Amino acid sequence: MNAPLKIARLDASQSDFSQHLDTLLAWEGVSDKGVNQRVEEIIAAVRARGDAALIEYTARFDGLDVSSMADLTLDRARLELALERITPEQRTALEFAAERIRVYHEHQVQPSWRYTEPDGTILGQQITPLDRAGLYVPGGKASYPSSVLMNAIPAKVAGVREVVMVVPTPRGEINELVLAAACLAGVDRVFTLGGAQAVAAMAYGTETVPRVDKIVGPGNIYVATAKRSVFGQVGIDMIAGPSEILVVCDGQTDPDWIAMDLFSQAEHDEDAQSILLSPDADFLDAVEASLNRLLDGLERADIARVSLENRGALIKVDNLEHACEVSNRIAPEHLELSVADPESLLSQIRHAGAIFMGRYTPEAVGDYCAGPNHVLPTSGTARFSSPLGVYDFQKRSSVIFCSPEGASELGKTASVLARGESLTAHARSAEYRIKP
Ligand code: HSO
Ligand code: ZN
Repeated sequence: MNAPLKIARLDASQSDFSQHLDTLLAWEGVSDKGVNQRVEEIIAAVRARGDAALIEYTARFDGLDVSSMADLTLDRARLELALERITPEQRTALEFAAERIRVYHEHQVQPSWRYTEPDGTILGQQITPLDRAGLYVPGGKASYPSSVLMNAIPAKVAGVREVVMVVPTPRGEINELVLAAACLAGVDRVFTLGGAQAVAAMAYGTETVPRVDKIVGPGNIYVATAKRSVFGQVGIDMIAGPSEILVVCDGQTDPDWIAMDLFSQAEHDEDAQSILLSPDADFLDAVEASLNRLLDGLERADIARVSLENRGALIKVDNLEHACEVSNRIAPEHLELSVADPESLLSQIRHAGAIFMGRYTPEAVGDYCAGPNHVLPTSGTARFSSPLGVYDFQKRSSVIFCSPEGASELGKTASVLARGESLTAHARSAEYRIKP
């Protein structure tokens, strides 16, 4: 029998709750001087020596001795082979998920638009997909085929011409499920590269790796640091923090279900955060008992325990409205409203990456196959940002088309404002088009 789980119990109506909550939520975005310096060196080397640097770093960090970039490149035919190698059950599941993710994201496509003013002047916005996107897929324990679908499908739906993917294969270990997902998502080319060197290659381009316009996807501290460093040269999606779930429950859902929903986030990593809010103190006890009973059955029990003991909490609230207030302060990545009437709470929720409505909507289905994206704003950033979507792979250009009459009218205002800024060329450029 293992030691009982030591999970924080809080009461949101206590005067010191705010302080406790701040401590619970505190998360230092990782930044390390030593790492920064090594990452800068790697980026500089890849910029200076291209493929040769990639081959050296891959030998050093991934234990892969290759003589040319051809050995680190996988084409569509190789991705199709991966699809043959996985089990039929896995293939069906990936295909099913990919299709649902595609359909959902097709709803996000933003059309170009324009309107015409009475004098014939046309104003509008033209939407253009990025030319090329690069997807980073981590190796090791956080190598998720589902994340390949979630990152690559929106890019393809947006109309990105080429999606390239990088994934480290330490000592040549290839994850066939990841390649199969890449195949179904429509990834065009894969390079078996990882770390800061892979990010640098996609940001600046080498003889073999094409320069991309935006880099998306999660990674370890080296990858995150490299992404931050190349931002500006290319676009990036976000620097993701650890994953979190907040469950609001009225006390009427099976406590085992809620316990497992909390575990589903906690098992991701030691820094993940799982919090439950309920007005029913007995229910919090019941969930705590379920957590203790179910923990040992998990493959990743050790990780889940550390996560729950360090960052988890069971919090008593006054009522469900109070729960929504606390939830808005947390601005969680995932929010489960495990209550009888989730619609009545929805309008009170202002900040959340994804909202899972009712007792029958566990985050797990959203992670894999409901359709919406599982790349979501973490660490309270749902206050100002949104799930990864098609819009992240589309750009907007303003379109202005003046009729002669429009130019004449607008020119008068432009002239006045330009002279006020002492910009004479601006003024005269506009004035040339004013009708006498
Ligand atoms: N919950 C993770 C996504 C994921 N879960 C991938 C399972 N595989 C972050 O939203
Ligand atoms: Zn998950």
